[in-house]
Amino acid sequence: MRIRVINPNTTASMTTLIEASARAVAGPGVVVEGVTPAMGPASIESHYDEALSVPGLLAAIAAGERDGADGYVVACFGDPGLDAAREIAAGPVVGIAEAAMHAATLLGRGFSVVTTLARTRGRALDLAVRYAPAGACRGVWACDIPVLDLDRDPAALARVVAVARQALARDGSDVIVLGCAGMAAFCAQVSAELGVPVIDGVSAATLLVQSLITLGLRTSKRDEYAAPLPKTYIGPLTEFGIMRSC
Ligand code: 2AL
Repeated sequence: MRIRVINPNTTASMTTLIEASARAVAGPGVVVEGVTPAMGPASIESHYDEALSVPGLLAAIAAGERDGADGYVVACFGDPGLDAAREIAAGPVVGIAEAAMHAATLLGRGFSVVTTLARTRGRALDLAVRYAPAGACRGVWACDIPVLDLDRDPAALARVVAVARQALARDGSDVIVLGCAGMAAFCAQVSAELGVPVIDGVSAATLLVQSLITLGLRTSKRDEYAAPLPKTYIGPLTEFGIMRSC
């Protein structure tokens, strides 16, 4: 079984960390391949970044289809391009916010998300409406650390722990969701400090994709997630008119 874990931002060192988190949980015989897209923003922390990460992500999914990948993780907490990715993938595609929030609802009554910059809170709140029953997401808190500083700021882990502790107290929640793929390596330490389940979406999504593939389940092509209709794309997007693969 081959699972492609796509980091929708173009920072290869972050892909390496994401791949390590996915490999650490994947079962025996599962090949985890981290992918950095060939185009897009260095990090994703605005709606603009997120929109412009999608072409590179979709090109990576199309390449995965050509290479015979069995399933995909979209490893950015905004779940950019997730529905479009499903339209061109045969196997399952799972976003890390999707996996983490669903897992959180199985482990407690209410969860809080700790994200990077305050401006990313809105996207996380929108996704919580989609993925969690009303009231299950009790708050989204920003640690005010930019994505690419998470692994180079020595104070980042302590800051995430402090914000998560405050979130638990203020929200009355009992589960923490880490709101960035760049926080994956913090998961065990944050959980040990706080004594509650802490969910890294990279690990959760990897195991969810693995489970779906093991169950023989693939993306439904009956209706909404069928291949997009053939049409012409022009300009820098010309190749996207012909990249549909299923
Ligand atoms: C993210 C993420 O997971 N990757 C990225 O570039 N930005 N999320 C976030 N909340 O900033």
